[in-house]
Amino acid sequence: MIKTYPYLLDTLPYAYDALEPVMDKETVMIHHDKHHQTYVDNLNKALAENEQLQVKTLEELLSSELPAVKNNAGGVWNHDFYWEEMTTPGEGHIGESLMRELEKSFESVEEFMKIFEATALGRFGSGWGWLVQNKEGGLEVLSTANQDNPLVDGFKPLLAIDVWEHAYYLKYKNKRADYVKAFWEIVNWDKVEERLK
Ligand code: MN3
Repeated sequence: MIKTYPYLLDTLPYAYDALEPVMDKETVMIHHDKHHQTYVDNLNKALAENEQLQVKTLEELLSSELPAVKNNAGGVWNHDFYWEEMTTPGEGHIGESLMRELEKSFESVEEFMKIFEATALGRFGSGWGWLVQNKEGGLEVLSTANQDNPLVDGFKPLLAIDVWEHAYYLKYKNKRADYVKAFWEIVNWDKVEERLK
């Protein structure tokens, strides 16, 4: 979906408590209604007096040279992407074609998950862990700092995990590893596969 200025916060595709008990209702409310909303508001503020940037798409703004634009555009895009790829615990199953692609690039789904978890854990400070498709069609795992987005480097994002503390601190406290492991239970794999196509 192409988004342009002025940006609006999308409503969640499920109820605030739909991801319980993996992701608690309070975390989802604060994360969506406060943090995500703030990226939307700050992006609009940063664009309010810049007519040339108002006509750009959200994707184009991800590589802006203005930090306030780039960071807040990333905040909007990344969170849209994150909310969209989650579902009620236990609802998600990896379909056959995605499974084949994961096995092709990582040997096995287990190996992919191990690498993804280690990468999300290894991101120092705030940022994101990603499953992406490279230009050759292979799948890769990488992480980005802050609200940076792999699209800027030519990758196609397929799955993202927010590892900013605001994404997990209320429930998991300092235990990022527990959050990352639990995250698998709420991934909507159909959505991931749809992104791959
Ligand atoms: Mn966040």
